[in-house]
Amino acid sequence: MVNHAGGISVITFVVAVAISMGYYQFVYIPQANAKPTLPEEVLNPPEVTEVSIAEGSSLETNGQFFVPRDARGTIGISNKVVWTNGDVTGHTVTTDDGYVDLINGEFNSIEQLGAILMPGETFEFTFTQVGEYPYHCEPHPWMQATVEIVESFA
Ligand SMILES: [Cu+2]
Repeated sequence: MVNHAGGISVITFVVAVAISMGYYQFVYIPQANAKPTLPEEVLNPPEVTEVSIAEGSSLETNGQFFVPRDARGTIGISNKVVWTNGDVTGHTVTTDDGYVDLINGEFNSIEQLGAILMPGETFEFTFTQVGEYPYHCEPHPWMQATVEIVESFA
């Protein structure tokens, strides 16, 4: 009389290990590492919110720096913000609180461009989450402003 029970349980064990390894490698890890899936209109909104850097911003007495100082965009419509440097010196658009967007990385023109935003240049950043994003200019700390991204109620 031959006992097959031992052989069958070894095979069952090997198959179970293979299945759980496959699950871990092909299902669990990709899900754990996946970026959130967001609607196309949030990733590439149809409109932009524009902010200009006023001429003379490098002087604290100028009074006007980022215009408008409180910019507002709507998620899925205008959550991409474009800054245009209308001044004659370089500036930065730098998060006050270290905000990192899950899709687009750190809200920081130095980080994104690898350089100061020079006169006439533009910097764009798409905020994929609703929220308030205070920022400043690194060389000119009196240049302070906020972007607010609000829910769409359309
Ligand atoms: Cu500046």
